[in-house]
Amino acid sequence: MKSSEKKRVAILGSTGSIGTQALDVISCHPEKFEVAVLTAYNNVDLLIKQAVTFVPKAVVIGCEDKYLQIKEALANYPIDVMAGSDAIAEVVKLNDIDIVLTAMVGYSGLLPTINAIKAGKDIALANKETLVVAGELIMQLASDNNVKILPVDSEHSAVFQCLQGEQHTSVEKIILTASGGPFFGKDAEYLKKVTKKEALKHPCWDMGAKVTIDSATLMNKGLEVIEAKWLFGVTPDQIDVVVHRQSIIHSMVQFSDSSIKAQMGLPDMRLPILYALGYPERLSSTLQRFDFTQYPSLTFGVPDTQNFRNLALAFQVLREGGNRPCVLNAANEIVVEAFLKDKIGFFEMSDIIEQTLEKIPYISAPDYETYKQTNQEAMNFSRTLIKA
Ligand code: MN3
Repeated sequence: MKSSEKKRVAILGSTGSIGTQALDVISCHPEKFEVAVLTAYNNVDLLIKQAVTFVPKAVVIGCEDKYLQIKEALANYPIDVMAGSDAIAEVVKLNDIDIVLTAMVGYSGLLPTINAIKAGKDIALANKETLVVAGELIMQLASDNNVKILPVDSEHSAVFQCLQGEQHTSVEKIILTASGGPFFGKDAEYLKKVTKKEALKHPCWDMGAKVTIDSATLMNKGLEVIEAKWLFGVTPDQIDVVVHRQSIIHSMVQFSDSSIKAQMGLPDMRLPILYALGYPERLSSTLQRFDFTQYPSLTFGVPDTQNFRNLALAFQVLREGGNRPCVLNAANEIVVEAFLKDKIGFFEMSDIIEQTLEKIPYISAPDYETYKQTNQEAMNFSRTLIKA
């Protein structure tokens, strides 16, 4: 692609929090980007609206029951309409795509991401579960196919920005910041009784339900630790997590000469999206500027891994390797869903993940089929631990 041409973007998960913000970013830079593909799982009304506005080459609705509705609504547009998860996994191979933004939730992001990499598309990675489940496989494929994996998660975008112009050998430590979520500082007595309603109120970021619950349990930070290991090629010991309630420093890198670089700004996901889509260019934006005088104190603290065991579990599975992070992720998807349906409490989420980790056999060096099987087994087992 020549620099004078527009980047053609496929957005997987276009109706979610990241997807809609990505379309906002793209609308602000019509000279730089065009929308090639939009996919959504269920929200057919919004997908139709987006398709009418951006007129992509193709749209895919994951839920096949909605096919006729969208097909009819877009009958007068030059847009290919498809349905089903197989179609989502296939559409990323289209010639008219330069970069794929993976913004769907959970394990479902894995196969489309693998296919996109194999087809030589750069990846703007917002689906952290992809690297959590299959980091080794994904990074190897990316290197074999000479594609870039550009982080969209704000912490990883921060690290990625700090690393520009630096040598990998001079990286001593990656310091991920954590907001601490809505239950920061709460004790076990309090946490026992929290409900999904309280968990869904995040202090700094406005996100989807899955990632918001993950933030409340610190699993989100755990998944990000695993994501960081694969993205930046460091060991678990080279990753620190520090609680930073204001979410102004998005993460840091410490170098071998003791220098630390931090990437800062008001919390707004449109910045990491813009950076990933625009990379290696830094495009201008009208996003609100940070004013230091409005924030006289930025605070830092140690995460509580006693009450928020998920973070400790994530470090544990990362050290163990193999299919262990995949088990952790699968069990987590099940418990978050159950918590959102008021079927289990806060601590039961970690309990069930731990029991699933004990149950599912360890497999080293898994391939795609092994991940698929592990994911299924771990989901099935953790479901049996949830009361009906
Ligand atoms: Mn994040």
